[in-house]
Amino acid sequence: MPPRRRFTVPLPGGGSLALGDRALIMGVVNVTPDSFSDGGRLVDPGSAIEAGARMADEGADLIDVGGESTRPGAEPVPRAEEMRRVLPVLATLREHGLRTPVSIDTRHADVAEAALDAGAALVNDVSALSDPAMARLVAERGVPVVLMHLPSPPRVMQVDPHYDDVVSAVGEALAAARDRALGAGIAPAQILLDPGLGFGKRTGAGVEDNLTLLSHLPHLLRLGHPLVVGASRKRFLGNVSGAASVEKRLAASLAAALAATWAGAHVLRVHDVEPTLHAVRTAAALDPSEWNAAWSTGPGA
Ligand code: HH2
Repeated sequence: MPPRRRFTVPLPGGGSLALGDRALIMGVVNVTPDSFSDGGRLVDPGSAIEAGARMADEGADLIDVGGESTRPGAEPVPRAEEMRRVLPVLATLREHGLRTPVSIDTRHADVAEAALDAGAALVNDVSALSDPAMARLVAERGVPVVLMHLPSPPRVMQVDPHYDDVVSAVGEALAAARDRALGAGIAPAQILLDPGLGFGKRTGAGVEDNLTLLSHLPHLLRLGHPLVVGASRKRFLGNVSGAASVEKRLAASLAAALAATWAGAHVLRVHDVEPTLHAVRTAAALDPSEWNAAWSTGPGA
């Protein structure tokens, strides 16, 4: 593969994430009764802990723990309930000596703060610092943060989304989020960006904003930050592949993971760690540098 742009993201406690050689795999642990992808499977802490530990054994580079579904139409979860779901999972993973860094998937600074105290090392904020206290917290703690593109709250985000040019719109919104983060004192090296596939993007009616974004990831890389991409099991993959049910979307998810890795993504947020890791390792071993020539010099060219 052509060299991916390299980044070193410092982690609290002296470690770091080396982003570059191949896309890192972030395994998803949703401690929720209603996530679209695994709704209810990991709601009891024991199953969530087991899933996190298994993903780490399978080779996940990061584990993303969340206690609030952000699927289309989802209602916000009270903070106390979000904490009740995630904190025991984080604490037990730490007690079990998990070495894989854990991110907390939350939009709320108080949940993020409690999660960092319980051992999380990164914040994954799908709302890109919508809670004003979040930017302060991340800056003070010196932890990395994922800023994702979310044009409106999950409850209404799929109500008639519209873009003249989705790549420019997402790029501009991510640049603005990055600038807000820098303004709050978050170090540039701690900021990762994410186009938010499936979040307020059009799918299914002949317009596939998610595929357009996947095809244009290099445009977003020009912002100068590592890119996180979460395509795994999402509805647009069902629409484009014909895999209507979530359970049937592994192959489409792997295809999207490969597209993202070849386009230069640094972190892939996925539900199926082992197969994705096998796929990206294979992709990383290939050298597609001749492909452009093959595409542009076919018969008749
Ligand atoms: N997608 C989901 C949740 N968090 N975070 C980032 N950075 N990027 C994503 O694409 C992303 C995310 C939605 O997926 P899932 O967690 O499986 O579902 P739910 O929100 O229903 O819990």
